[in-house]
Amino acid sequence: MYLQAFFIVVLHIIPVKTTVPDQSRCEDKVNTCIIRDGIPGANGLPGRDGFVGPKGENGEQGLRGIQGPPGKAGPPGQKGDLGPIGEKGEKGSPGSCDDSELNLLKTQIKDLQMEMKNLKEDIKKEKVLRVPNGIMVGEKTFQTDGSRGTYEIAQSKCAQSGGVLASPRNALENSALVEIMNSHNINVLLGINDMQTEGTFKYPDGEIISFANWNANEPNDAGGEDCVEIFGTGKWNDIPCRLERLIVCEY
Ligand code: MFB
Ligand code: CA
Ligand code: CA
Repeated sequence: MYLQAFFIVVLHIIPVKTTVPDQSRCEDKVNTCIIRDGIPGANGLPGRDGFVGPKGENGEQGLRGIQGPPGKAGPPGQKGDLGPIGEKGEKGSPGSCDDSELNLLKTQIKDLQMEMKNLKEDIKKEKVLRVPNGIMVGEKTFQTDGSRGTYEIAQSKCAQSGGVLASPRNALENSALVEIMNSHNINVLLGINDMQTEGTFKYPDGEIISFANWNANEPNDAGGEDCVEIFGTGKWNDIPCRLERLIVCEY
């Protein structure tokens, strides 16, 4: 039955469809429609995406982006200049030391300041520099450990430390030895001697002396004196080489 109805509909449509096209309209006949051009149908569904096209030209520069997050900290900068001196601090509360200690400290500070002043004057004037256990005069340094000995012992002690017995070659070096002697209260034994030739005094290296500061009536070789000591006045006296005096080496 349905098939019959289908054929009836189809048979009716086909003959009408093949009639003259402008006759294609619905008539008041039952079950007969002439189809005119219909109204456009609704758009179909979007088609499938096409293939990826060729890369396009670079677009125009975009707008400036928003500020990004801060970058990581850079390396520390160079040390700055020394700042201005700060304001003077409040006076501290009185220390624990009592007045006598305070006075002693004040005296020591004054002594150190005087020493520093002398040192600066000497260095400026005569290149004299006080070093531990000794004095530097120009290129030469005189040093002592306070020990005493005969010429033979003294000469070998200085040689062990790479030096020789002190032999002043000018007034400046002579006064430096006097300063060392005054801090030990014993005359200094010099490296100068006339062992080889009586009356011809030489340095330890055999060179004849070029500077002398003999005391009055010296050298007198009294009973055979071939070595030399220096007095607190800075004057020289020849003495027997077996006598012990303060050992000062020069480097
Ligand atoms: C003399 C001196 C001698 C001795 C003796 C005690 O001088 O030349 O070397 O030191 O004093 C007066
Ligand atoms: Ca002599
Ligand atoms: Ca003498």
